[in-house]
Amino acid sequence: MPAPGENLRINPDRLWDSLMEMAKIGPGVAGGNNRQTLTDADAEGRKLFQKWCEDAGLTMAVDTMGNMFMTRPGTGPDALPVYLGSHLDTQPTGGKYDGVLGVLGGLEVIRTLNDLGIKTKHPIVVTNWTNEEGTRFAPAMLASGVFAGVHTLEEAYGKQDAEGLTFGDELRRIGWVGDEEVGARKDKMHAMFELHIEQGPILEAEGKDIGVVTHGQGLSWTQVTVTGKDSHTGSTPMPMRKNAGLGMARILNLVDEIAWSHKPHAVGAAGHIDVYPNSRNVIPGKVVFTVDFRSPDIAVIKDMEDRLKVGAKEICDETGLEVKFEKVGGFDPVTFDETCVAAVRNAAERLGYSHQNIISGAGHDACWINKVAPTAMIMCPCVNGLSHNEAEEISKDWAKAGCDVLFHAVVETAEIVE
Ligand code: HGY
Ligand code: MN
Ligand code: MN
Repeated sequence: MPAPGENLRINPDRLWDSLMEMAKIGPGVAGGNNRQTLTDADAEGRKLFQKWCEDAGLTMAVDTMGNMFMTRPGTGPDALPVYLGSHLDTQPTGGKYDGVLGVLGGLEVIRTLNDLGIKTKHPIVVTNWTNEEGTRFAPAMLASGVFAGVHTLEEAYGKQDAEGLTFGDELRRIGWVGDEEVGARKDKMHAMFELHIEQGPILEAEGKDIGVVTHGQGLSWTQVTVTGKDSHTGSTPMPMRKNAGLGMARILNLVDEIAWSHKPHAVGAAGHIDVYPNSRNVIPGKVVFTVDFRSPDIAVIKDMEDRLKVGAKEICDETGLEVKFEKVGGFDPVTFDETCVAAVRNAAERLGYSHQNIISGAGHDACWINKVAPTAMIMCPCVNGLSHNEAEEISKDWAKAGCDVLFHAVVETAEIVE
């Protein structure tokens, strides 16, 4: 005898069509997306998402960080909402599914509930969190972080992009400053579920449809500024050079050694590098780069941060350079809510999808929301584990599996009443 709703499934073609439609907004140059936060493309994607949600009978609220909350009412007068969603902003060379699958997967849950005429006791709220990527305005997960009380609104509004534009001005420019105080609803959440692609190779390699995310590894972003002296690459004798580029190269080698020293889980690299003056015949007088360390173990993250500072200082002392450090982002490893994680695992089990526990290698809005509400994540595989690359790809079957599990975990938590 199937459990209530056991054979209820989402509409994978409708989900896939929505993903492909959204992917047309802010196209990249190689088949992916460049829909960076608070750009006109982001605004266009928000409008499309708002239209689809309102067509599905949802009502929109927007907070002062531009977070979008699309609500389907429940029958319980005092029942707190069940949240689901993720982010619509992308990397500059992003894929079509990172974040977007979680937002449009949430919309697909609503559309399926509407098709089936199902009512739930708890309201259901599909969310688009502003600036999850943190590329244009560091740090990552900025708006969910303000929502959870980790950053202040003022700090966030003052963040600047590479052109010196501020987050606050850009949010106003695209017309998405909402009138709801950010975080006003954070104490009134029953649960939150985020569907996301794995962005790593484990699930595909293990042949699993679903990742039951029990934990999220911690993240540390240290911005390093190495200062030397601009000078001619031809006429400056080697002993007289203060080459900030050389200092950076040796420090990045040290970053790699430090991460390897904590194998198999720790990782380290620098994805953001600015060289000044970046001219072919000038020795770089200044280099600014961000070291991204991650590990499931907070002690390992601390060790990597400490060894970076000591080792980089030694390298710069040896090469006549100055070095400065600034912590520009980070969060501790996360343990998700056991009840919500069990709802995800039971849903995968009931639906017959292969699954395994997994630790999230990437950061997600769920990592901050977990501070204020019971939270869990559902992951689906991605091809070759590739993400933050325009060639990011998933199969429709994987999208279906992830969204079916999201549907069941959310509906079980929101309690079907008829
Ligand atoms: O950096 C991260 O882990 C996320 O993809 N923004
Ligand atoms: Mn993401
Ligand atoms: Mn991402």
